[in-house]
This record gives sequence, structure tokens and C-alpha cells, in this order.
Amino acid sequence: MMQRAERVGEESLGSSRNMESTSKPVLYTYFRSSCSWRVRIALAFKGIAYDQVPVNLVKGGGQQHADFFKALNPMKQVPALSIDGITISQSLAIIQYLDETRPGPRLLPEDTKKRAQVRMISDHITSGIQPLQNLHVLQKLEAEKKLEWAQYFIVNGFQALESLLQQTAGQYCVGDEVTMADLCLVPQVYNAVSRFKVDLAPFPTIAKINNALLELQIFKVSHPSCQPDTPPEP
Ligand SMILES: N[C@@H](CCC(=O)N[C@@H](CS)C(=O)NCC(=O)O)C(=O)O
Repeated sequence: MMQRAERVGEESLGSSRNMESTSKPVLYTYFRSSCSWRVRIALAFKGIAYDQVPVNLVKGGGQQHADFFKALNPMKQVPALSIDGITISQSLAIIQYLDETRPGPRLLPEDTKKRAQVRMISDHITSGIQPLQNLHVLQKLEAEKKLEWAQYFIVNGFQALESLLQQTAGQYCVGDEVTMADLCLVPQVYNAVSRFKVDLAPFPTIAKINNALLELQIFKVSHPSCQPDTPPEP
């Protein structure tokens, strides 16, 4: 029997072929995926209504490997966003598309130096930390090595990030406005603390910015604890 996400995904895929650009975007997402959370925050920031199709990354070997999803993202990773007649994968590409096409406050600042700093911090997290502790990588390691591996690469990345943020931060990662860098920071910290038990005490700047951001509604509504595919509390 077809899995729910697969069935819903195929229905969404079918209907998206007929979608006008005015249809609601469809986000392929997993509640605990830090990369999906980045995009959920961006959608909330821009005030965009959207539908979610959950792609369970662990159930039955992972629904990211299902044919319907491979057709959307051959890399077999969430997120993917179907919007305006195309499907975009890679969270930063999605966020930048939303920023360039939707009105409202910008996630990439006008100022070129600040924009470079936002991209630097975003890339630092999305290229320099998250891929090294992604599910696919950890699945290649012996069970007893996984935690140590993930902690090593997160702590290594956070040590550099702490120094970078000391130069760029105001209230948030770059100055006092929410930017794409903040959308990368909060999910990475959540992942580090909740999943890999990383101690934030050596990273006071990261911790302070993270706490400030978590007070904002856009981070609350997109949080992994309250998504349609979040399992009920045990
Ligand atoms: N660079 C990609 C990374 C996407 C990614 O790694 N997604 C993870 C979840 S956060 C995933 O789908 N992993 C599935 C797997 O490793 O099998 C992005 O920013 O969207």
C-alpha cells in the first residue's frame, strides 16, 4: 500500500502540473529537518500561505527515496518547494527566490557588505556544518561513532561561527534585522542541542542570538514541535 506522503505527494504533483502561478506553494518538508525549517521560517517571514507535504526521512527507509519525491528532487533531500510552476530544491535557493519575488521586508540586505556577511554566515552553516552531520552521512558510520562525529563537526563549525558573529552581530546574526543567516542559525542550534547534545556554554554569542530569535513569532510557528507531521508527545 502506498505511504500517505507518497499518495499526498502524487496528488500534489498531479495537481501542481495544472497549477496557475496564483496557486498556493507546496512545501515538501520533514518536521525535524533543519533545512526544511529554514524555508518554513522564510515563508512565515514573507506571510506566504502554503501547503505542506510531509516526507518522513526515517520511516520505511525514508520517503525521500520514493519515486514521486526523486522526481521532485533527484538529490533525495528535503526541502523542495513547488511554486509559480517550478519546483526548487536547496533551501538557500528557495529562500532567495522568495526574497526576490515576494514583497515585504528583505532577508538579504540592500547593503552589499551586509549582504556578503549574510551569505558568509549562511554558507558557513549550510555548507560547513549541516552537510557533515546529515542523515545520509551518519548512515555510513558505525552506530557508536555517529554522536562523536556529529558533535565534532558541529563544535568545530560553532567555534568559527562564534568568532564571525562577534564581528557581524547586533541583536541578530548581522545587525539588528532578521536575515537569511538567522534562518540558518536557529535550526542548526536546535539540531545541535536537541539531537546531538552539544553544549552551548562555550558559544555565548550564538546562544544569545538564538534565544532572541526564538522569541519571534515566525520562528515559533515554524518550529519542529508544532508541524502537521510532528508526532504526538509520548
Ligand atoms: N543543501 C541542502 C541540504 C538538504 C538536506 O541535507 N536535507 C536533509 C534534511 S535537513 C535531508 O533531506 N536528508 C535526507 C538524507 O540524508 O537522506 C539544502 O540546503 O536544502
